[in-house]
Order: sequence, then C-alpha cells, then structure tokens
Amino acid sequence: MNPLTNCLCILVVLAVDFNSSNSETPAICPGLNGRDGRDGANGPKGDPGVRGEPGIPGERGNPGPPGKVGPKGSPGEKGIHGVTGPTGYKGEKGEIGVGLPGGQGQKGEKGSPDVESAKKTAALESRIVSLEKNLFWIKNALLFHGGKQVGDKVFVVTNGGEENFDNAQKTCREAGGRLATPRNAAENRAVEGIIRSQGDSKKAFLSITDSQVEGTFKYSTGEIVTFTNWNPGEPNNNKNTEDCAEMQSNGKWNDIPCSEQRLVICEFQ
Ligand code: FUC
Ligand code: CA
Repeated sequence: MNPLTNCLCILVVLAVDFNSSNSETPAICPGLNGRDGRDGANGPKGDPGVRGEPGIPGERGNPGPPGKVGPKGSPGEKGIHGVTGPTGYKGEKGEIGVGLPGGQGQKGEKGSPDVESAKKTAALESRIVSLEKNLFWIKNALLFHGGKQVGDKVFVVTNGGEENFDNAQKTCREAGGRLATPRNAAENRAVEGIIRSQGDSKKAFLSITDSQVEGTFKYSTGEIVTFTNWNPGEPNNNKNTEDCAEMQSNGKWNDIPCSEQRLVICEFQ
C-alpha cells in the first residue's frame, strides 16, 4: 500500500471509530501496528572493551594554598671561611704600667780599660738624665701644690697642722729636708708667701734658735745667722722664755718659746 492509500485508510478508520463504539476493524484496511513488546531479558555481559587511547592532558590547574611550615631542618655544613676584613683602627695608648725590676744581667766579658770606662760613663750619663727628669716633675708637683722655689731651694708647708719646734724640726728632717731657714730677702719673701697662703694670723717656725748662747741666734748647722728680718724690738726673750724664732705673715721675725705650736714649713735643697 502506498502512503496515500494508507493515510486514507486511517482517516476512514478514525471516522468509523468516531461514529460507532464497535472497535472491530473493517476488512477494507490493514490493521494498525501493535503496541511495543516488553523489554527483553538482559543480554549476556559483553566482552571487555578495548582500552581507549589516553586522553589529552587537561590544562594545568591554579596553584593550591601554601602548605604548613615544615619542621626546622638540621644545621647545614660549616661554610667556607670568609675573606679577612680590613685592619681595625689603632687603639688608644694604655696607662703606664708598673713593672717589676728586671733580673741582673749576665756578667759581660772584660773589655779594654778604655771601653770599660766609656761604658761606665754612658751608664752614669743615662742615670743622670733619668734623675734630672724625676727631679723636674717632683719639683713641678711641689710648686703645683703651693711650694715656692728660690734658686735650687724649694719651700713647702706641711698639711697646715701646727707643731712645737722639736716636732716641726723632726717632721722636716724625716722628709729629707729641714725647717725653713731663709738666708736672704728672696727666700724670706718665699716663706712669707706660704704663711700668708695659710691665713694672715698664721706664723711658722724658722730653723733658728739661741738655745746654746742666749742672744746669739744660729742655724741648725751651728752657723751664726747672716741674714735676719726681726720685728722692731725683737728678739726680746720675753719673760726669759724665748729661744726659738717665728715668721709672721708680714715676713717679720719674733722670738718665742720653743714649746709654742706653729706652722711647719720645710725647705729642700
Ligand atoms: C711680744 C713678743 C713676744 C710675744 C708677746 C705676746 O712681746 O716679743 O714674743 O709674742 O709680744
Ligand atoms: Ca719676742
């Protein structure tokens, strides 16, 4: 049957079916297709397929979040020694040390008399230079501390304490000097200046007494004094008790009892 014929048959069937409840198929048309049959039972499992070709690799994904900090690694091997740095600045000069005297050197060989004496002379000269240096700074220290120099004599007052004549004399002798003995106007002025530096009412003993012969004043060396600067009317041996001499802050002298307490000014020469 061609499609047109078949279509007409369907129309006819539909028309007949529409006017009659009889579902019997008229003989003039071929029957309609039946309903689909039920699904058949599952077939047997197929053979495994052939492994396909590997696909094309996908695009690289975004980097993931940073991972946790890992445990501390063990120390690495010691590196190679670095390049030596530049030399540092020179340090400040240190304080003068106090060395112990060195041991005695070995005895030298005997030289000729000329060589021996030249060596001795050189050694002595070296010692003189050293002594002169010491003398220079010792004198400077004394002058710095209120001492006064006249020629090669230096006058120095003790710590300001006052003593009787015997003790004052002892103090100066123990220091390697003697009580002040001004032998001229310049030396007198030097002692006067030191007394004034201690106060206008201060007075100091001089190394001059008339203990041996009343009225005859002598230095501690036993010589009779050749220079004096007595106050008018002095020495008067007041109350017959005055055998020692003092200098007042005006530079003038007066005789007083040796038991009095006075400043101690020593001279070193
Ligand atoms: C004068 C001095 C004495 C004493 C007396 C207070 O007579 O001559 O030495 O200083 O004053
Ligand atoms: Ca007197």
